[in-house]
Formats: sequence, structure tokens, C-alpha cells
Amino acid sequence: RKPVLAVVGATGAVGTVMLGILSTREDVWGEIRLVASARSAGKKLRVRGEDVEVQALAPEVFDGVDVAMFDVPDEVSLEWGPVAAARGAVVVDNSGAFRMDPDVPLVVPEVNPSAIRNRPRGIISNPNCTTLTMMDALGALHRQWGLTELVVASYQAASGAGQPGIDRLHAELEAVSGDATLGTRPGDVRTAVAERLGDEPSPFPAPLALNVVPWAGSLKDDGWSSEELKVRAESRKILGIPDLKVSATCVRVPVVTTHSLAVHATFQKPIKVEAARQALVEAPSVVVLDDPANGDFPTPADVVGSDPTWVGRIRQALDFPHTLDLFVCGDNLRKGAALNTAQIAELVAAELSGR
Ligand code: 11C
Repeated sequence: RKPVLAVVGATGAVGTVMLGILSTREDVWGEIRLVASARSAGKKLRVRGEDVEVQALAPEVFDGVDVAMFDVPDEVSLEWGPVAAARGAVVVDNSGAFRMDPDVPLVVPEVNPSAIRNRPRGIISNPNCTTLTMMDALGALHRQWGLTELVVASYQAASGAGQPGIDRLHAELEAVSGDATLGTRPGDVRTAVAERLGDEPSPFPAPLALNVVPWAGSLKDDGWSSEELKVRAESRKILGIPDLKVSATCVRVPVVTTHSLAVHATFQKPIKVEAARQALVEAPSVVVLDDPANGDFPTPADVVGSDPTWVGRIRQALDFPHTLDLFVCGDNLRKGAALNTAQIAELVAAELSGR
């Protein structure tokens, strides 16, 4: 029998992309059960060409489920992940709730697929989308040259904050449209957004339209953001380099979907651009687009909706013989979230069916 899948959080931004992905990838699933909060129960959503009714989250929805994907806030995963696992489902969780738990593997199928087998809690975590966006490329380089240091700046899309992030960016863009003088005086964008959108809550701590915002996540010790600390801790765990030196600055940009990162990666062995490019070209999930003379490099608006990790601007760092600079883009709702979750779930499905 084909394994039964539950998709928890089926109505969110990642859930919606997940249903599209499940409808187009090789169909390894028997029943697909859609689960969301009581507010969405009874809604019908289309998956694999059929309308499926959404069920309210409750312990019984996990009965008979082999794999349960969760894309819900941390606190919901914390409470309900163990419930699903206790009812026999292997949980693949896309929240931050379990990622750093030593008894929960943190998996990118192109980098550490065998880690899924060691899951004493019956839970496997999917990394944060910012970390994930660069993992396939870094994994390929690490295999040959041995990564030792990682300095990154992110350029994160609004949809990292879910549907409210997408809606807010569009509302702000509308609020600032039609006045060609905006962006020329200190605070004029902030004032225009406040005048048009009033007290409507925003997931971003400053206007995102016509701006960049050096913040994602919550405030942690010594001025770091939770997002920056996740990049550090998760990169170490996925790549299996506990002492990897990492420094990240996470920035939100007015892009709807697709995160980008400027990566400054240092290796044990000296690394040359041509050999690095070859390793990236040979990595099945990476596409190299790197011909700046012809204007060819990845941009979020060009690669959104696609599955690969896109890499361009590959340069030997001028003053650092062991260091490569590169620019990476990846759809944060696909490889950064739903696609990687689906790939992990498929690995589990293959294991369950003895393949
Ligand atoms: C963002 N990366 O772009 C975040 C969203 O830990 O899964 C995902 C947060 C997480 O805002």
C-alpha cells in the first residue's frame, strides 16, 4: 500500500505551494489528508487534480497517517508534532521548533540524506529557508574543499513572513505608487505608508517598499536576530561542521518570493573559480548562471517559481586565496520550504515501502 500523507498547515503560503508540488512530483502517496486550523476546516483545496476537504487539527486526523508534514508556527509544531509522532506518523516539520534538538535530524536531501534514519523522536526537521537557499551549493563545495568559514548577507523576500508578508509588501507598494518624489527626503516613505495604511500591523519593523530592512526574526542576545543565529546553527548541523565559523547579516528586501545571499565562503584547501564552477555545474540541483559580461546572473524576479539553487557572480576573493565569493538565489517557498519538505517526506516514503 502507498503511504498516507497528512499536510498540516495546508492553507498557508507554504502549504499552497506544497499542494502544487504534490500535484506535479512523482506520486508516491496513497491518501493525502489536508489539515489546518478549525477556521479553515471544511474548505476544499485542490491537490492532484481533486478537491480535498480540509480537516481541523485534532489527534484523530493522524490515525493511519504514515508521514505528516507540518508547516505551522513553532508553538503549533511543538504541541502537535509529538502528537502526530505518538500516533505513528513520521513528522517532517518546517518550523524552528525542533531543528536544534540533538534527537531530531535537520535534513537537506542533496547534502545529508542518510540523517533521516536517525530520528528517535519520529521527527525530522526542515531547515530555515535562508539557510536552505545556499545549502546545495555549499554542500557541493564543502565535499571537495572543506568549508571552514562562512560570511553571508541575505536579501530575503517578503513571503518569508508568509502570506501576511506578501500582502503587506503589495499594500505598501500601492501606498507609495504615483508619487515620483518619494524616496528623496528622510522618512517620506515611512510617512506615505503610515498615511495610507494607518495602524495596520506589519510583519516588518520598517517600510519595505522602496527600502531595505536589516532585520528578520526576533531579537536575541548582543543584537543578533534569531534569523542570523539560525543560519549559523543550522549550517553547522546540516554540513556536519560543529566548529564552522559563521557570521550572517539578514536583510529583508522588497521582493515577493525568492531569497538571495551574498556568500563569502572560506575552505581548508585553496579554491579556484573554474574548479568551483565545475563542482557547482555537476551538482544536480544547482544551476550556474554566471556571465556578467552578458548580464547573466540570477535575480529573484527571474528564478522565482523554479526548483534549483541558482548561483552566479562566482569570484576568487582577491585578498583571500582560500575564499570564494558568490551570489545565490532560491525560491524560499519551494526549495526553501515546501520542496525540501516534500523531498524529505519522499525519502521517508521510500524507506517505509522498503525501496
Ligand atoms: C524569513 N526565513 O524569511 C524566515 C522565515 O525559521 O522557518 C522562516 C522562519 C523559519 O522570514
